[in-house]
Amino acid sequence: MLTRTQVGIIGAGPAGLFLSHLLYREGIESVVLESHTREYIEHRVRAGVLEQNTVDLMVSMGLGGRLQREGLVHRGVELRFGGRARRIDFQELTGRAITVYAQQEVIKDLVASRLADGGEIVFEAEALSLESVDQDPLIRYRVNGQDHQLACQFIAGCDGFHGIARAAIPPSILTIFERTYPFAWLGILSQTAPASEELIYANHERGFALMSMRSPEVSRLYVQCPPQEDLAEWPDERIWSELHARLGLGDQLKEGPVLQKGIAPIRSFVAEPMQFGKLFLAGDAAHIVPPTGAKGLNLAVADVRVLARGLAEFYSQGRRDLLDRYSAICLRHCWKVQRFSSWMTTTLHRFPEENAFDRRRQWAELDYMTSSRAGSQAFAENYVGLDVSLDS
Ligand code: FAS
Ligand code: PHB
Repeated sequence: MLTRTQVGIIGAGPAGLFLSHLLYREGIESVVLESHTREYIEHRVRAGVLEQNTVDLMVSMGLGGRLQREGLVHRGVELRFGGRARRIDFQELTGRAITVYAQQEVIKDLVASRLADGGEIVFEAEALSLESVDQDPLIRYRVNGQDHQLACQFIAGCDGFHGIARAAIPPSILTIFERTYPFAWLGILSQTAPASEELIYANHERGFALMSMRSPEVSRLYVQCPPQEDLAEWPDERIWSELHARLGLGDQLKEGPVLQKGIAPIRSFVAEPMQFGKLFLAGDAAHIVPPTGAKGLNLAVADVRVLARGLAEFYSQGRRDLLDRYSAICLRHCWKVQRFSSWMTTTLHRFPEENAFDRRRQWAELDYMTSSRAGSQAFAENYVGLDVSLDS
């Protein structure tokens, strides 16, 4: 069956759902195609930290209710290294904060609100191909074994790192920039009270560790592990032992039931350009940042805010200026975020090929960034989130 819309959105992750909301506010029609079920995407454990700009956007979209009731506002973070523990005070240095609110909760809020507004999200709809993206875009997709076509004026490829949209950009004009790190993150959710009120990042001889949380009763904890690690090699006892050794929190770190366990590869990835014809990539479809900087979700939101503004200018004023500069604007912001996330990753983790000099240099880097006003300011403004400049 053939249906039509103004903007065809592939993917109901943060990028696709925020975009659908932003377009709706501008009176622009969209259809979201999502290959998984609603249940699946609303329970997929992923990011946990929202930048101030993302929180402010959700509040401005009328989605701040549960976020402001249940989100945990953090005005600082602690870095541990070389026997030191240093707090960076976001509030004092930037007047901004971050909010810990799980990605799946953001997804629940966005889906509920979009459907309540009459938005169209087609679940279990797998986009199979994109056609004529530089002329009259068409998305072929399958639902319940039936093939359908969605004719649209623009396509937003919000289908994540493993999606199909990026491949619709001709290889002759696509350039990939990537770095795969020689380690992975093993993450757990545990039914335990967080060991601290704020996040703690640790650079330890045994490897990186991070103490985060989801609520006053649920902790989110990570340890660096070898890149191809088998989860079976990590029984709960070993995870807790490494968390104790690396975080050095003593009996503040409570052990308890592990609710979820997973291993994620750590990579930096950027696809340039992020647009071709009437196809625009946003979020993980275009870039991946190592989770060390807590940026992935927030970067996806930054992309679609620019895209929504460009589409609004096109439909309301017939202007293409912002749309034509979409990729340049988003890539300039993306590379600044890659810079910070890469700095955090290379400074906080152990590397197989490092030597004693490298370790001391890491500690000196962290010592400078946490003891000098300029260093702390730079860290804080990047961590709470940079504003996107519309100058490309
Ligand atoms: P997403 O991948 O979230 O969404 C893409 C959507 O497109 C998915 O729902 C997928 O089902 C759908 N899709 C794909 N192909 C399709 C097709 N052909 N047809 C229809 N639908 C299709 N970021 C952080 O900031 N902190 C973290 O701690 C963190 N942890 C992570 C852990 C893991 C395991 C992963 C994979 C990512 C993590 N991230 C983290 C990054 C993550 O939060 C992403 O940055 C964020 O989900 C990006 O959102 P989207 O670009 O919308 O992509
Ligand atoms: C999380 O809470 O999942 C989290 C927090 C900070 C990070 C990465 C993940 O840098």
